[in-house]
Amino acid sequence: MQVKTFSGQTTRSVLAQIKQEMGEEAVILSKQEGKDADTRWCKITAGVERAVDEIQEAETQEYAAPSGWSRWHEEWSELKGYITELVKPRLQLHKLSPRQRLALEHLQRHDVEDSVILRLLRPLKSDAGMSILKPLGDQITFKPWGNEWKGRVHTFIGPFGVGKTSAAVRMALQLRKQNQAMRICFINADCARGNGRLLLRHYAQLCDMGYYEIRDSITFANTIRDAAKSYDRIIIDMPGLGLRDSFKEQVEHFGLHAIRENTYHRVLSPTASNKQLTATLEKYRAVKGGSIVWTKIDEACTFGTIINTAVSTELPISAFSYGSGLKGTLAPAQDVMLWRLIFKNQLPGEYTIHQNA
Ligand SMILES: Nc1nc2c(ncn2[C@@H]2O[C@H](COP(=O)(O)OP(=O)(O)OP(=O)(O)O)[C@@H](O)[C@H]2O)c(=O)[nH]1
Ligand SMILES: [Mg+2]
Repeated sequence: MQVKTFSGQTTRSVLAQIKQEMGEEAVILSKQEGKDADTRWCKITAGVERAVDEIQEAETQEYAAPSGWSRWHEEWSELKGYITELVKPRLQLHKLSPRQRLALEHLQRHDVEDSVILRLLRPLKSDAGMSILKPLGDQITFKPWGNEWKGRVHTFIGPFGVGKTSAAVRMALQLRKQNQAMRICFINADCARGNGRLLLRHYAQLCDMGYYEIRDSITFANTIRDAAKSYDRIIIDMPGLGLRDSFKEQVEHFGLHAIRENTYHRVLSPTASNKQLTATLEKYRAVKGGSIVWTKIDEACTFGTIINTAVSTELPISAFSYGSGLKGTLAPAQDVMLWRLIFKNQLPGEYTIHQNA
């Protein structure tokens, strides 16, 4: 639905504007009237079912998992566990070279799931000289954050406090670093609470980026239409999702389903357990595409969950965040960063990556 607020002195004149601009099908969503000094005013918000000018309206995007999904998912996970247990004695790890075996055992200590270990095992067995990085690289996709993320709208979602706002700001700064002329704005959907709001507004002002706040689907529809005219990238900072919150409700509340061109970045941290991450991803499972941004890797002691999640979701990793400051704490993701993290316990900021490394 395209939504717009019209104002004028009388209801009649405002209705005439609406009719002229939006046509007969327009519906009135809200109306306010008042008087300033001697002048009367009237504001009417109207909507019409039509694609938003530049950012097209979605056809039918379903943001809720199909009914019975979670029960099915639970049963399947259990079944997978049994199958893995049955297969384990037949793994024949002795057929691997000592180097390969050590690498696999290292991954197991990092909580890499047995189902993932099994996937790595087969190619390794076929070639004793093969490095573990080969099958790992085949299972995990990386799409480094930057200009090549061409979509105009990028939405950051994830649990409370995981680092969504900080990641959004740092990723915007990264874009600006790559392209000084890029026009970027933030849309803050989490303005009910203080801190993140101030941080976003502050950095938007400081870096000459646009800043909007939205509270509902009406403010969102108006904002996105405005922003699409003036900015090359629109970054939406969403509120976190608590245990009982539903993503579908959040999407409907802000009317996010009204735009098709929207790339979702799931912000996650390896400090959360495998189970916790699975539950979080489950909430967002109806969202297609996008990426995973891993934050707080400087606070984690095992990183197997990063591998498990990459394999189970098949989503690319776009960035790693490794510190609480805003400078030098976020890197567009490259495979070598994950390998160094897992096998050498090194954070991306602790070494220099040479070209073609
Ligand atoms: N150590 C560390 N701290 C981080 C990292 N990313 C963010 N933080 C810190 O984590 C805290 C929460 O970060 P925010 O960006 O506000 O997280 P959020 O997900 O937007 O939080 P809410 O909006 O409250 O849900 C802040 O103190 C950040 O400085 C990181 O990669 N490493
Ligand atoms: Mg925030």
